[in-house]
Amino acid sequence: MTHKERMLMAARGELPDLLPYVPRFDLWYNANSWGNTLPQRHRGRTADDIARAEGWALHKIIPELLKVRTPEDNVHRGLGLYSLKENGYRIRFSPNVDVSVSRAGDSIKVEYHTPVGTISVSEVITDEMRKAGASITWVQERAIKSVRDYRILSYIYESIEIVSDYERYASWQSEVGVDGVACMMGTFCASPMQHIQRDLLEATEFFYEYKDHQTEMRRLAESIEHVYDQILEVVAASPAEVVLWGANYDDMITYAPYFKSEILPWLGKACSTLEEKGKLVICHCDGENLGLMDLIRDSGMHVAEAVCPYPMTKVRIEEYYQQWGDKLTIFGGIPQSLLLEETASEEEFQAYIDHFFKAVAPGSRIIVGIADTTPPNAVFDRLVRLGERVAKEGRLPLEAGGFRPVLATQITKGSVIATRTLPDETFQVIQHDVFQGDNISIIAHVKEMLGKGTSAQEILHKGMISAMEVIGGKFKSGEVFIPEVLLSARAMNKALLVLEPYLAGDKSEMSGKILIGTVRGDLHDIGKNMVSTMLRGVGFEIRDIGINVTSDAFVEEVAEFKPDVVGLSALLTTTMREMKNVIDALKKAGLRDKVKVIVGGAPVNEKFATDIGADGYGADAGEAIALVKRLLEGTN
Ligand code: B1M
Repeated sequence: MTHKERMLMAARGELPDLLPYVPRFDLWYNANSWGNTLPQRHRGRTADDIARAEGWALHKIIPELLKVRTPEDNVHRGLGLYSLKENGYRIRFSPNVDVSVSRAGDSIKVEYHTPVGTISVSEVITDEMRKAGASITWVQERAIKSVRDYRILSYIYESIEIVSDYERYASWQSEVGVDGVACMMGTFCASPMQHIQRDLLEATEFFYEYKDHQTEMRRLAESIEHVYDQILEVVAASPAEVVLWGANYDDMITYAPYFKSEILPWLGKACSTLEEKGKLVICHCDGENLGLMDLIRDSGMHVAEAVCPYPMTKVRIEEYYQQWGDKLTIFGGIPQSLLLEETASEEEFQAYIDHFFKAVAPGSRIIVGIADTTPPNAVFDRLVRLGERVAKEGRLPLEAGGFRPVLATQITKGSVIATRTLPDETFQVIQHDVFQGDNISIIAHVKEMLGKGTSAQEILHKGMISAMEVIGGKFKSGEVFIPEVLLSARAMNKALLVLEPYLAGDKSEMSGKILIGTVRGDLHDIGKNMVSTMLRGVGFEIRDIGINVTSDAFVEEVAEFKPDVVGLSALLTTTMREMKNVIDALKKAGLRDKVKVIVGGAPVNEKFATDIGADGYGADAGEAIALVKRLLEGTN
């Protein structure tokens, strides 16, 4: 049986001879070929050569965004559209849209001039990013910067024609041959609204806009639908067997009610249209799926790719298999942290694989893969041994052995906290504004209370902070979702501007300067933004220095801003160790004893924080606030 046959059988829910093994290792390959550190036997080989030499299937699900045949193929990344070999289509603009591209050093700026206005976007890829294995550029300047941009973007999307380009796709498909499945890329987003969220707006900004400019946003989504309908038609008529439709679902970013109303209808439509044409649909489900388990299972997708279980996320592999295994194929299952010496010992790695074989017995609807990809500093030999074990022990059906599934109750979200009552009626109006995230009314209400002689301190503490604490608690217990928290924090920020002059005399109320940033090599900022927004919301003075911040830059900013606390965020296993470099640099500059350092981000934990000499770790934004308060009060 060929790799391709095996993968397609698993994707259809049939039982192939052996578990398909399809490791993704683009990041590892890019970084190590850039640094000339590929294993001796693989020097000079392409990634595909390596996979073939090792006997693995080729991972051809996520398109190669940087390996393009012409510069036009990926130039419209800022609009979230591509004309790649994997697409099977090209984008064409009407003559009314004049596209100008300027390249300077590592950056590309693209401008779309239309009769109704101009949209500009820019992206960057530096040598440092390449060294770290980056497979995509970073969009620096997003398309939507003001409310007038919605109309211009509508004009642009309505002017787009999707033209089939099956020939180029077919030639790539034949290059892949029977060594893998050449997945056609429909879209990275499952729906037009997810397209606006993921590709056109900065992540935090999206949630504000979603509340403030719903009408404009919906109108733009309709214009994007014009493009999505064409893509669906072209992809449905293509020679592809498998289509990628949607990526990066995550129960915080695409939280359940949002997923249900804004993603599911389109995802369902795409899946049924493509299924009618005999195609299978894959979604890149690399996020935290706990809150989306039922929705994903019933969405109509055939394969959930990049499924990343515990210990990197909250859902265990056996729970995935129990809940999804009869309906959709799980592609992934090996969290990348298992390939790293620093996060998994050899025994832990072997124990996980033992467990994996038992947890996915009898082995139908499983494609073994690394979620989401192999990190640059992975122990390559573990990929090899995993392949050997799959070849040896992955004959289907697998025997369940002594494995006993965990109870479903063990994975329900944390128990819902009792809503704290906020007894002081005088402040209920303000509290209500914070709960509602009403950044307009809160200003009037705060002014009214000040006018009646209520003290700014009381308004801040009894009105705003007490309400924000309730929101924080509800977020932690899963009762409210990210947008509510961000909107409440924004209302707090606005009200604070009104209170500030009254609080200024009392330094104790505004004390606490926090410098925060995502460390070098890491471009994730959604969590960091949330933490800074919430800290600002409860009255701290925040300087957010963004993403990819070097230790030197942290030192310079500390010397200049003189914060009480420095907050470091990292989402990658490979960048979390950069946190120690920041601490060391602060020591070297003689600044370490002048500040407290706190760390956070998905791969970080308490032990790591202690090991690197940080003063504390916050698992989420609420904990970060509590931690900062404790540190500043000297009670930590
Ligand atoms: Co990336 N990504 N990503 N990604 N991405 C993860 C993190 C990953 C876990 C996915 C996976 O493998 N399943 C994986 C990292 C694996 C690892 O090393 N441990 C990963 C990878 C591999 C990558 C790339 C390498 C992919 C590639 O190129 N092939 C690439 C790296 C780019 C780079 O940084 N150099 C990449 C790129 C991207 C996108 C650009 C597509 C996008 C980022 C968009 C953005 O940030 N503007 C993205 C996304 C969205 C994710 C997932 C799906 C979601 C992350 C997120 O925003 N969560 C993520 C999957 C996952 O986390 N399971 C994944 C919501 C957010 C609110 O939570 O950030 O955890 P979080 O923040 C929380 C807490 O952690 C905490 O509070 C927040 C609120 O509760 N917290 C702090 C955070 N910072 C804190 C600081 C504190 C205290 C608390 O004190 C200072």
